[in-house]
Parts: sequence; C-alpha cells; structure tokens
Amino acid sequence: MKKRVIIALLALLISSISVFAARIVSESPSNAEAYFIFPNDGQTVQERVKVIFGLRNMGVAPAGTDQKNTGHHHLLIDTDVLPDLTQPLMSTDKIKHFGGGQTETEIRLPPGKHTLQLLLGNYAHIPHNKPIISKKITVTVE
Ligand SMILES: [Cu+2]
Repeated sequence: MKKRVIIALLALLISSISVFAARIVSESPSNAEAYFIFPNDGQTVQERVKVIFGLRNMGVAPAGTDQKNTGHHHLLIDTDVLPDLTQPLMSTDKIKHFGGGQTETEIRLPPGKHTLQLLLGNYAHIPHNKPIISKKITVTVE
C-alpha cells in the first residue's frame, strides 16, 4: 500500500517536471536564421580566429532574460552529432555559450580542418522550437 503511494507521488513529481520543462521551451519565428558573418565556409584561417555570429529576425538577449523571440548564441566546434535539442545545452570544449549576449568571439583551433556551427538557445540554454541552427561551415587552420 505504502509502495503504491510512493509510486503515485513519483509519477506526479515526474509529470510536473516535464510540464515545467515544456514551459521553458521558447517558440521561434519561422523566418529566423543563424549564420556566420565570419569566417566564410571553406576559408583558410589562422590558429587564432575571430568568429562573428549573425542572426536574422530574432534578437540577442543574455541568458536568464526571458524575452520573446530572443536567445543567445552557442558555438559548436567539431560537433558531428548535435546535442539533444530539447534539453539545456551543456557547456563543454565543443559547446561554447555566449550567455552575455556576445555576437563575436576569438577562438584558438589547432592546424587542420574544423567545423563550426551556431545554435541559438533561449534564456535557459534550451534550443528553440523550431531550433535556430546555422549551416555547418568548415575552416582550415594553417
Ligand atoms: Cu547557453
């Protein structure tokens, strides 16, 4: 009997967590687009490379600021498999957050070929619905 109550409580807890998660997903305008202003796809760059982020039909807002049609940039470096787009993005060497609302950065890449991709996250670092993700570009570091 007691076990049943615990299971019922757990079910209630889990469902309220998923309701909460569903609430923090932000909608995106259908014409919104993330893209690289620099570098260009296929470009040869130096080890220290300036990266400039572009965003159309949405605004940039710092993490923590819940404002409609805004988000902050995440730079995915050499990421073959996209992270789970329904969850807050992790912060790793390959997933860089620009939660301050930055629209450019400078990164260091070892010589060779690398891919870069932009992914917008909402105030809670969760990609929008639909996700605003740029085309993946390739750069060669000499
Ligand atoms: Cu973030």
